[in-house]
Amino acid sequence: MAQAPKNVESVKKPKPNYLILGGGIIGFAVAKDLRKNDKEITIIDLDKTRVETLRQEGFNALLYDISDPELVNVIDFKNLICIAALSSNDNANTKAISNFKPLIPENVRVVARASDGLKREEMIAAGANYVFIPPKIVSGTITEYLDMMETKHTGNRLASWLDDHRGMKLGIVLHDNPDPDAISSGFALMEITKKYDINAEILYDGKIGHHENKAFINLLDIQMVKITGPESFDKYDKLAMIDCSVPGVNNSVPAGKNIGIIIDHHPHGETEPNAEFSDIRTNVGSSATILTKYLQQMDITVSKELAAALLYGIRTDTNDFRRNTTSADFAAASFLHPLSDHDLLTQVETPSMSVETLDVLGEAIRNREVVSTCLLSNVGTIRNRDALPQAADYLLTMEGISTTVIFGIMEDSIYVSARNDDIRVHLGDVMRQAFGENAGGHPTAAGAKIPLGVFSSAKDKHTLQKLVEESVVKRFLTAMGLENEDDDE
Ligand SMILES: [Mn+2]
Repeated sequence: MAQAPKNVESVKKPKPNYLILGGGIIGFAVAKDLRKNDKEITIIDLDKTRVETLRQEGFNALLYDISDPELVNVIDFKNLICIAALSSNDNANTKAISNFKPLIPENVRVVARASDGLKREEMIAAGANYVFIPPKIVSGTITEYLDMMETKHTGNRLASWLDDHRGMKLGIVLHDNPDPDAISSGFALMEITKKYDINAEILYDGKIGHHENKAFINLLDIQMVKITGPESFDKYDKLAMIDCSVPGVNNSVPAGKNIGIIIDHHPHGETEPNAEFSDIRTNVGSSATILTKYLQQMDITVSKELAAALLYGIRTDTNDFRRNTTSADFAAASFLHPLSDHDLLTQVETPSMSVETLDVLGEAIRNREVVSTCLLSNVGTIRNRDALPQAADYLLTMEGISTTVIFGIMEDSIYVSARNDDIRVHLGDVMRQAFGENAGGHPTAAGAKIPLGVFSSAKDKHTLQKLVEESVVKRFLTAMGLENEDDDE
């Protein structure tokens, strides 16, 4: 008999999909939105007039204090998807969450409204899955809007400057020894100017160092003109300065030259940059971020090469989003990512080996000597010692090999490069044991530079090579504790 009234009661219990605690401005707005999706909604509020109004609006509203512990018995959780504690009273929201959380099924989500970060923590501790702070959402939306307006404004200014200079010849000057950020930004500006029948060329001074940067320019097929002197600028009607802002400062533009455009993200020094159009945003991580915004705002089609170039520019200037990165850089990157040629990016990041490295590698493979899991190879005379570690790395991938030692002679020294992926061996220690103070390194990578002096008595090149080889191999294997094995055979 005791069961019967309970059952009768449970029939009457509302079975909402969404239970909204607090029917004020936010609760009411959320309920209205959810109703569009045909969801069953129950709203709880302690204000009588409010509850009546909600009922007139056609909602199922109950008159309760949301923090009332009895409330949990009034609701049937069977169809429940989410509980939203949306009242303006932080403590009531927290209490309500604590009351419901232990009783609702695990997969029911709890969303809550808090007035500050501290209250948010409390609600999360009480069991909320997601807590939002209304003023933060409002300010975020407004800032986003203002940001968009500002970009639009500057975008329009750039567009009108370019429009006023249709048909001209524009020199896009990058900073000296340009990096991927400067290059990709110049490339982007060149694309933008095409829309205005402007004939633009990218100019640079200094060197394109770093083989990744060379690969970058070659793979993307970016045409650039090397500046040979002040007269290099004469054939352009106007100059644009990219990733730099003051003539003569990290670029070879003659001081006092009239500048049409400046786009940069570096804070300038004493000299105030001066141009007809200037956009210097020191709050972003790269010039490529600024140019990406222009491309978006001016609705210019971004080729997969340009997207890849800009993405690479942003990534290198922000050190893969670890340095001076702002949300604008992330936003630009996420816009570029789906448009980019990723094969091309992979190729830029793993540049093909130089001919010299390939030669050294070939030599290392041919002359290899394997003792146990140790591979040693004498590559003879070399011109660039950077090839040694590359060969040592490469050969370490060979099956059954856990240590590689590659060595060669350059000028009056023997250079040794060693790699190891056997955790039991500390390669740096082994190398020091073998070659004394001439060696050093880490557990997995080590090197040595040994003066040839001791072998200078060798009468010819062949004998020298032989002596060096015997000495290096013997000393290394002894230090590894492998030499005896070899002798016994
Ligand atoms: Mn830069």
